[in-house]
Amino acid sequence: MAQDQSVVKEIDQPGQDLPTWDGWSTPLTLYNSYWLRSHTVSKFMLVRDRFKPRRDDIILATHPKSGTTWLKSLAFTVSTRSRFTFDNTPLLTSNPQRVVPFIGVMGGDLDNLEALPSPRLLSTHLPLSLLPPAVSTVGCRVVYLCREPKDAFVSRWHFENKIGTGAPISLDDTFRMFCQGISPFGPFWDHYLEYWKESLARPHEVMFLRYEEIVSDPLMVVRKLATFLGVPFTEEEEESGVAEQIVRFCSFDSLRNLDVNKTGAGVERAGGKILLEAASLFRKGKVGDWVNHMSKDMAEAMDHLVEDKFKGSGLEF
Ligand code: PAP
Repeated sequence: MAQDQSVVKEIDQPGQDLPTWDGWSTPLTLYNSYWLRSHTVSKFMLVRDRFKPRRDDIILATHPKSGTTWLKSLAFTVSTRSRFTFDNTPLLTSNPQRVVPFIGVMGGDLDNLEALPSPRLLSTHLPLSLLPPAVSTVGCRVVYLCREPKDAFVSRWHFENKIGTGAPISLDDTFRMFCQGISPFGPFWDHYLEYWKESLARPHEVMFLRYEEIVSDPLMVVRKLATFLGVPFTEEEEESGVAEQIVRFCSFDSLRNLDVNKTGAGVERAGGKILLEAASLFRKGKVGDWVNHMSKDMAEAMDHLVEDKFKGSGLEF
């Protein structure tokens, strides 16, 4: 059974007591209204104060399980196409999650990021409010990707059971936690809404994308992405089908079948607690898989929650 709020306990952090929650594969800690994996909190605390955004940074911000791996592959391939071909791209030897560093964690430690040449292609699962305000004020370009919440939830549930070393976590317990907003980088609705509002406030600098949009028209998204990243496809490239080749190279089947993604380690999580196999980032890659896992009642409850949370925002699923 998932714990109820009464079991949430307090832990000591420098200068403050933060609530924690034990129901996922690793404990979560509530920091600035978001639930983060406890072993990452100290690193993420530094991001707001010490990460120095540059005006020409491009930040791929995603809610987990929304297609981060896919977006990283697409954005990396589009933005480095003058340097790499499909035969020598680093995506052949590194998992896409490693090719674009996460701000503050997993190879994206702040000193390492500071040493990277501009323009930097970076990524994060953090909500906008946990990034430095300078991201907005200096005008960094942000590509935000989210996903229909029922599919994001089902993907999260599978993933959590892949990476966990303890007893399996039931779909019912995961559902309750997810709908209470107690999930890694949750509440998901606040995460989506922060970036949604930012995209309305800075439409030329913040591109708001949904997983379903990429699935339904990847070519259109790749072209939009190239223009947004400041490297639109030339007429010559269009004629020779470069955009189509990028879509094909970054497709689920193509990436999943690369040796590096079949057998390699995806991402080592801090604290040595989770060693994520790259293959677990490629499960099904479909829209609407929730129907194979969630009951009608669950689906309706989540739809109501989503409707209620996004009411009046203009954001709909
Ligand atoms: P993260 O949250 O750990 O960063 P992320 O890549 O966002 O991972 O999510 C993984 C999901 O994206 C998986 O969805 P599923 O569980 O519903 O299958 C994964 O299959 C999907 N995915 C990964 N790469 C691709 C791709 N190239 N095309 C389409 N979907 C993909």
